[in-house]
Amino acid sequence: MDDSPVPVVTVLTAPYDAQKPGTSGLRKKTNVFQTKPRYLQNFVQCIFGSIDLRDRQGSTVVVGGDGRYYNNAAIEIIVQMAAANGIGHLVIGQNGILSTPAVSCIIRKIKAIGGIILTASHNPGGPDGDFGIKYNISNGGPAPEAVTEKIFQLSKTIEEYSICPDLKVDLTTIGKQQFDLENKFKPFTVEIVDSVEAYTNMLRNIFDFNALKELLSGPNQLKIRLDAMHGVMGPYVKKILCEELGAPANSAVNCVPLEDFGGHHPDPNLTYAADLVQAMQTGDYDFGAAFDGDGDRNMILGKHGFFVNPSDSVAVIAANIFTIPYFQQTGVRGFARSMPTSGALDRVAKATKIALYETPTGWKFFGNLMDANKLSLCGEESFGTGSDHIREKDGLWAVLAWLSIIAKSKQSVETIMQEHWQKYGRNFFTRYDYEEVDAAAAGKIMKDLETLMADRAFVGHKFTVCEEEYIVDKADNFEYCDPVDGSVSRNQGLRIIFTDGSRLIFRLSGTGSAGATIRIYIDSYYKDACKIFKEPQVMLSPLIKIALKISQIHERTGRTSPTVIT
Ligand code: G16
Repeated sequence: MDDSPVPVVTVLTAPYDAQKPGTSGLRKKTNVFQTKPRYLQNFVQCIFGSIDLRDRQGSTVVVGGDGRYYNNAAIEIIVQMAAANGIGHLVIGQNGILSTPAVSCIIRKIKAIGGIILTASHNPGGPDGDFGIKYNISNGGPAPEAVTEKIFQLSKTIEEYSICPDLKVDLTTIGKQQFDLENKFKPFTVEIVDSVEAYTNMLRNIFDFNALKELLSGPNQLKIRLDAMHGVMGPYVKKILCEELGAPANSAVNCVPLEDFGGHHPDPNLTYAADLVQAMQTGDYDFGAAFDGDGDRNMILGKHGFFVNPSDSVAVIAANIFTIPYFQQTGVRGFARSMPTSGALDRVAKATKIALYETPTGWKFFGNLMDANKLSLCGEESFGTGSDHIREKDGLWAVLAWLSIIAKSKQSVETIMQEHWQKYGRNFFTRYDYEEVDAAAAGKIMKDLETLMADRAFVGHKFTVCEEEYIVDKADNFEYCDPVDGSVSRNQGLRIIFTDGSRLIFRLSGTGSAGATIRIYIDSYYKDACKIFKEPQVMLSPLIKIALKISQIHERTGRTSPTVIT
């Protein structure tokens, strides 16, 4: 106990005009946070300001990050500001480390008022990379639009913030530290917790650890390779997969969290997790997975690098959901996917007569459905999969879900996927990303497309490419009315639906930190046995041509190809 009261001071500041949280949190170049005076402090003050003072006083907030450059400097400022803003208790991961799913888990477990996560997710880190802050509310999920809008409005008029600049916290030692403050909010406690313990306990209660242990360390051991990409997941993978479930130590690679992720994008896709893809192609491993910087995203691969599309991944988990003990206990209330995610999950929902919800992009939209007991399992094309065990997508949960299916079926990843397509048909899916396009040019491309789609002759228009015909059935800008609270979210992506159910979607990303990223999503369903095993890029080639033609994206951006194809 420190017996000299810590001073609380008010610092004058001025607003920044672009502190609008994106799809999940505020993400900017690291040097914006580091060098723009009071940039971080302004945003943190607006987060605390968005919480009613009566709720804030004496409450508990969870804090942690993915270990990227500036993680702990930011945590020190957040601690000092939390104390000065009346928060009573902070729970922080040891050394400032907590994955996004772990923060969600702890918020729910200890009934905290919310959590602050220092991460720019899958974006690169380091002094020249990105930094970010996610704010999660008391249900453990990302702040919904009403809250992020409130934070943004506060950020436009902020004049001062409160801070205890002399308060120094030790992030390395597990245990409680207590501080007396020179104000009415006291005492203030900081509790440093093991980064993986609560999350590990939660997973033990969801999955059959004995069956998984048998799979990973028994006589017919499945050979796995998990790539933590030098993000936050290293300690979780080591503890859960290697120590608890007995996978050999060398099954887990890149497990030391690094401030710059070793100079790579900690983004689990075929482009940025190329090392894992190569290792899998050797045929030495039966199952592979990679995670993003903050551990909420996952990519699943089978032997020889067989790729499981994230839209298919959630559908396979849905079709095999009762292999997971948690769902045997809770039952299944509903499935959900984001609008651009392929319709693979819809096929399973239809066959099992389970409700299916289609939400805008952003995990925050699933939270309301889960809180209202309408949703059990959901997924997004952007490598996010999860359930109502927490209110975030959960990379390691997805891996254990797949391993549970493999343990039960005793089949390879590829066979599981192929049998799924044979039973339900296949939604071919691809996403083209054009990253760091000039923001004004990107806005104009979207605007012109919307104008084209609004033309009365557009619905009914026939596109003929490579002898395939596609007739426009519906064209709109996706709008979502939340079935729980009736809130409406507009402008969630331009959607062209053809008479055969195929879809083209154009959307601006909300997670970039420079310029704009245009995403084109393409989804087309086939049931015919002679078609379901073909290559997605071949099957989708006519629709890709239509998308490029109507958007003129190459001509208008000067690009000749997308930055990333999924
Ligand atoms: C966030 C959200 C996801 C969303 C993703 C991509 O994930 O939590 O729900 O799908 O961004 O968003 P966008 O297409 O706008 O870039 P993360 O892992 O980046 O926090």
